Amino acid sequence: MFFHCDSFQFDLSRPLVMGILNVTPDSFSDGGLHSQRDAAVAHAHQLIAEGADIIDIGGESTRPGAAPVSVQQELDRVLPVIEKLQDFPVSIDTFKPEVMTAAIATGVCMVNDINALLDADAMKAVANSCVAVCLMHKRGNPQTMQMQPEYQDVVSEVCEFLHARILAAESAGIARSRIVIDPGFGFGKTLVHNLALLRELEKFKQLGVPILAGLSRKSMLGTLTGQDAAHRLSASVAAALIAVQRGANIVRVHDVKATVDALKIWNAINGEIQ
Ligand code: 7PM
Repeated sequence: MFFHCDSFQFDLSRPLVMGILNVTPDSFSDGGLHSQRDAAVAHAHQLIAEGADIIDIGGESTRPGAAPVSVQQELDRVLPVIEKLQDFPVSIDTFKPEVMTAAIATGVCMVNDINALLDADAMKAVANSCVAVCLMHKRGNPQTMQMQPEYQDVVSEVCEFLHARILAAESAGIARSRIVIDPGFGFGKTLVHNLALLRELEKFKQLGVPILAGLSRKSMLGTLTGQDAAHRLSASVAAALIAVQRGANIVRVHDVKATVDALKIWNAINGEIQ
């Protein structure tokens, strides 16, 4: 299976690692826009050296309860970093159509939209380009999504939603080979829901497009281990490997080096080394 991201083409015979690059004032300690930008670019280069296949750049925190950021602020944060990563596959993590359009013009090869292109302008921004898109499921918004989420059957409901979004994207002119889906771990789901989605991740294979899984440092791992976000490396690597074993083609992670090492073992038993 091949996955088309603008001028990049990924062979999905092995899992890909997407490194998370948050360009928000809280991610790189010291003030000033310039030093923040330089620190973000340096961090991106580190993730690339560690073996990331794609870098996912985000300028707005999707943390529950986080303050919203204006289009201009988000552009000021992400565009200078995208400019510096020209020859590497970069994804833009945004739900704002204006940010998608500007990021595509600046050279990203993928849009990571936690709203699954439900906004008509977001759909147009991607359809008018050759970039790939990640369609993610979420319930509610970051302010409300952790209040009592309820599902009859979380796996079927998320699967049906993503199926509908694939069809909508295809009708808008986005080829299937440019689409990946993501069950959206932690976005309006309880621990029980998240575990069911991970346990049954293979069911999403029937949708016929690659699967992306984002479990890195998430609170479900904190609940299971009792560790705060800074101490969830082992749990994150375990979760990424389980996701890959159950069909994930791309894992979105903070800790690229540890994940790449874990996946080397997976790749070896899957025929990469005879
Ligand atoms: C606070 C809470 C900060 C949650 C950050 C987060 C995903 C994503 C995020 C995901 C895709 C995080 C999340 N998670 N995009 N963006 N899939 N496609 O842990 O699971 O990074 S934000």
